[in-house]
Amino acid sequence: MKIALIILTRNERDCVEIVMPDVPAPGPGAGYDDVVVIDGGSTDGTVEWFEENDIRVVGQQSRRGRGHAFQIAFESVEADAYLFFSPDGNEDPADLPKFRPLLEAGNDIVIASRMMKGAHNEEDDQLIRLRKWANNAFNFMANTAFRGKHPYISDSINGYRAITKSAADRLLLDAPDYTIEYQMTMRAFQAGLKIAEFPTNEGQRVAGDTQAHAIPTGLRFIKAFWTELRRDKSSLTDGSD
Ligand SMILES: Nc1nc2c(ncn2[C@@H]2O[C@H](COP(=O)(O)OP(=O)(O)OP(=O)(O)O)[C@@H](O)[C@H]2O)c(=O)[nH]1
Ligand SMILES: [Mg+2]
Repeated sequence: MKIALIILTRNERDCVEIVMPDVPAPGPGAGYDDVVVIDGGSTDGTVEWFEENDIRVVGQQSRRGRGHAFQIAFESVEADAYLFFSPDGNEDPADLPKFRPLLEAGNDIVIASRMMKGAHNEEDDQLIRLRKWANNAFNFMANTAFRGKHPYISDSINGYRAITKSAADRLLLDAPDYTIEYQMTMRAFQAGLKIAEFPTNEGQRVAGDTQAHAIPTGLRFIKAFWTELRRDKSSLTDGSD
């Protein structure tokens, strides 16, 4: 199975310099066979850093947003599965080799969970964990509305995940923004796909600023859930159930 590591960036130069030395070059043992950056219009030298290090960069041109970056990866990178990675310190590069065995075992989607037993969320050391609680609420909503017979998923939102090409083709993903992973999980439930999770340790962002501001992003999640509830389900289930 050919797995492509897809690195997602928008103005992450400082983080990239710190995180990328821990991301192995593609090859046996790395857990992926190719690496491509999808960049959402960086102006801080992120693109130049990758080019200097001989890593292919695909620019998003006019299709901005993290969700579009996923779709551009599916269109422009040839692979059997895509492993998405954000090089800002949140995602532990030590987990990169854990995706392949779970994909090769027949799972359509593999998620590094910040919420399951054995995992650590970036807010776990705080008393007030607003982002974690909101994520758990959105997660509960997705499971309750869509999971059917699928076992409960603990982290339907995390971006550190892999998906096979055939699953990506089937789900008709079109979210332009930070709701892309949530849409993917909700549609995978509806399509009866197999999702596996393993526990991860979420780190703190190592430099720079977030681009996902809590309130507008939360509102987008509510809208994404509502849109999914009202959608005609037959496109994912071939109308048979
Ligand atoms: N390609 C691409 N990447 C993006 C875009 N927007 C954000 N990203 C990247 O997606 C990753 C996750 O975004 P963050 O801003 O870290 O969001 P977050 O992890 O919820 O927030 P933090 O807690 O600050 O880390 C980062 O690597 C961003 O650079 C975009 O429009 N296109
Ligand atoms: Mg982040």
